[in-house]
Amino acid sequence: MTSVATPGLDNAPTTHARLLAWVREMAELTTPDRVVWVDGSDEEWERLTQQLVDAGTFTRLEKKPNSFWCASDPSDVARVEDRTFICSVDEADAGPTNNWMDPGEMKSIMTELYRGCMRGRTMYVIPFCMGPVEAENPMFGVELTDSEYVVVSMRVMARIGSAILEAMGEDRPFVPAMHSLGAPLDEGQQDVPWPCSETKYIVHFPEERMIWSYGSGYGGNALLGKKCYSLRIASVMARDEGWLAEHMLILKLTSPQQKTYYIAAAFPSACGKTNLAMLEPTIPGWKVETLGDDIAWMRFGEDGRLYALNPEFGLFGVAPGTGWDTNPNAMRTIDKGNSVFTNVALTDDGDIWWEGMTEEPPAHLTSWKKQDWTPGSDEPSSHPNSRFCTPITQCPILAPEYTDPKGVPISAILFGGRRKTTIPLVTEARDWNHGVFMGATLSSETTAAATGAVGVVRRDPFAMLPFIGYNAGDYFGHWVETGKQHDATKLPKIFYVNWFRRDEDGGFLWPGFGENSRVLKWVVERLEGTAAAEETAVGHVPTPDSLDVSGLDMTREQVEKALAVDKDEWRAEVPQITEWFQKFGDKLPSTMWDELAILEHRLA
Ligand code: GTP
Ligand code: SPV
Ligand code: MN
Repeated sequence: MTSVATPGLDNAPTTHARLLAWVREMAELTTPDRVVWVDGSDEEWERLTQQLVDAGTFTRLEKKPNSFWCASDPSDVARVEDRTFICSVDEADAGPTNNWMDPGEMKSIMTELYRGCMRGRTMYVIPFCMGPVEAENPMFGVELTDSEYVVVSMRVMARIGSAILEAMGEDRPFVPAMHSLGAPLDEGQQDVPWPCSETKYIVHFPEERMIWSYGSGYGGNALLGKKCYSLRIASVMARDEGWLAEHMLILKLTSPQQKTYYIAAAFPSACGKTNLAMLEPTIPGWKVETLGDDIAWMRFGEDGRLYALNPEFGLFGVAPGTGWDTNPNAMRTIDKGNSVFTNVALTDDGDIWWEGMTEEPPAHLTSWKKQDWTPGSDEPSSHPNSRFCTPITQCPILAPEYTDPKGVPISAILFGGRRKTTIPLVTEARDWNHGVFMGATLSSETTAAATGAVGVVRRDPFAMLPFIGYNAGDYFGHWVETGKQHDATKLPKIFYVNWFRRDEDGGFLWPGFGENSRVLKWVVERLEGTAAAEETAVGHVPTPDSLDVSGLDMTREQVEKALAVDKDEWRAEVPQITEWFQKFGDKLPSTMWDELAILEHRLA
């Protein structure tokens, strides 16, 4: 190969043989100008953020310490589900919900894309750990990337750097996570602020526990510890090892009687996880603390209970709609600085703004497209999938248990989606299998978190449609099996919520946000056996009197509408669910058909 040694390649700060061999192989393929081993230090952060400012990628904010405004290429703004692949050896293992290609074929396509793709750039080696490095089996990964933006963002989102590399020793297993922007630079070629490629591939090799990403610099496409590792690859590990890797927030709820409960909740992208995780209860005496806002890894403890851990270190939250009235704790978290804001608007005095931050927009802004923006402009100032990237440790209501490698024992799991009709505000499953049925049939309107049409109702099982790293039928089976293998009295109770039901005028029936504490209160009272419920065709729904709506500006009729089970609406779901289940053929656990038969029978 090349006769001239690549700087940084031969003086690596590790003796980990497999890692060294892989870095060498990838450097020889992608031919960067140099290789840099990321140490995670403050000096490194200073150097890289300044480099991004000099390149025109970042604008330093005057109004927030150590924080940056960033605008991506307008074509690179969200996860690309149609370019995301599960390359299992056997196509059946990817299942009907994932894109699949033969791993050998994919590797040969991507090897040609990777060849020379880092020319003129630096290859950064980012050792990272998902979850505490003090864990019994720390979950290591190493991302290779040619993007400074990715390095900086990974430092916020995951535990990275020298301490992780050291903990990896010379032979600890890790997930190789290869990333390139796919934008090589020729000698003397001027770089652009947001390099990326029109060709994009987000690829997972589940048997090898390996990730290859190409062409995008944004979010889940590029920060490979997040969706690629902690959900797609981890869900495969979880299937094989008897645990669960889920798209869930984790919160701690304390009642006025000082009793604590841990709750996990799965909602699809941009459907309210970050908001619920940081909720400020409107009902007196109740307290919420945050443990995680996007991903939960759940394993059974020796006591037979299910323990959840947030493997992430930062928040990559939807900016629009985040304001002092909706999510004050997120506002307090970002106000402390040390954050990157991508595709929001820049104020004239060096701060950030987005739709929903304040009621009145500033008179003038620079939009995410770097154009002048005034309140009369036709387009929003910020992209609907614009994000804040902020250390979770800055969250003022972070629960102290966050750092405990053991996790927290979960009492209730909520599933939820964005549905204008049909789905009541809250429904309790009759038992575990009914809860699995709720998860397996979860439906939601699509959002801007992925490219493609917005507002289209689709099945999004367990809020994991784009994140299950194997056959979704097998995944449902894994959930059913999990219920069978463990003591039913210790399993979390399962609920289904919908904050997004509308009235005839198109307005939300339920005020949402902090008021969702009223639903959490009902959930806890159901766990304690103290709240009433009506048994409906679809599960246990609060009686209007059992839901605490005191002080809420809602008529009884509105509350009833939010809770209503309309049999006609549900009958219309049945053929859709049937069609959905048929996709999975033999892989669908028969209990799911049984649950559907029970639903049909109850609706008759
Ligand atoms: P990802 O980070 O993409 O996984 O999203 P998420 O599930 O964390 O969603 P997030 O909490 O960021 O909310 C997404 C959008 O939904 C924001 O614009 C919120 O303002 C809005 N939202 C969140 N909770 C509620 C609610 O209770 N009611 C209403 N009407 N909107 C909500
Ligand atoms: C999501 O889409 O669910 C996110 C954002 O949390 S991303 O990191 O881009 O996946
Ligand atoms: Mn998410």
